[in-house]
Amino acid sequence: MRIGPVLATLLLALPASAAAQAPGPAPSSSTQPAPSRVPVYGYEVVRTFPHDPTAFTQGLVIRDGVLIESTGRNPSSVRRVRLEDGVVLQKRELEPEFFGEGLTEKDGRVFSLSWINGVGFIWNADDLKPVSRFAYAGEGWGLTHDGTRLILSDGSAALRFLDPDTQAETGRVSVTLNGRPVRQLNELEWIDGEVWANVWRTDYIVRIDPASGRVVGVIDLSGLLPKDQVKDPVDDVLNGIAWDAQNRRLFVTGKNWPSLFEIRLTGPR
Ligand code: DDQ
Repeated sequence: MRIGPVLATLLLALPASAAAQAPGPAPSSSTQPAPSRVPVYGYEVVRTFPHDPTAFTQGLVIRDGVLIESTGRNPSSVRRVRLEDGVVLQKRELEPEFFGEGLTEKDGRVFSLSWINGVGFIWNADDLKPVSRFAYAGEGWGLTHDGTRLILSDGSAALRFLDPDTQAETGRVSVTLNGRPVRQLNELEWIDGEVWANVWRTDYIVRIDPASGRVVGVIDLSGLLPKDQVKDPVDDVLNGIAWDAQNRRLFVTGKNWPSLFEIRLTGPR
């Protein structure tokens, strides 16, 4: 089966804000790029775990078998969570002016963001003791790292690279799918040389080549949380990707979702 039509449907399905038409004059048919053959993956659920249904998940990683999660809304928090039963082992709340966003862990330090305050937080990964804070320009949405650089999304189609020691921006790349910018990249995860990003308010995760910004795959997670378990269909959306690199296990959840899923990709179709 050709991927082109499937992807075209997918692009139509993405909200206009997430898959906006590239600016500038419409290309003539002779200059139109060939239809993309970006593979579209499905999923199967390997295991379902309980998840705090009041956790408005904004960032998620797994480290030594324990989840580290950031939440938004009030009160926003960072927490260590036992995978097996979802029990919150430890929690630190942010001051009420901060709306918690993405989170990543690197060399025993947890970095987390706030949405519109331009303030980032560094925590000790073992006990979530606050270490320090840092500043960045614009909004904070998702956060991950590639072993060398922090990678931040901000609601636009950009991925920014930050020096983990100084948190200064060292570069950026624009994310495109079939030549069009993909905006509203939310929670991020570094997996096998790619950045995986939840596109906000969609059931899609895009797999991004960090060098070119090109989307090299789309994962369609429609139907993962049964509809009757979604309390607020507008805000309680898919968000949260954790990759257990050691055991090659992939976990996903959503904002206020009662479950966290270990999944395996299927396809591409
Ligand atoms: N973001 O995570 C996509 C960046 C922001 C999500 C915020 C959605 C909830 C809005 C509630 C606002 C209450 C102050």
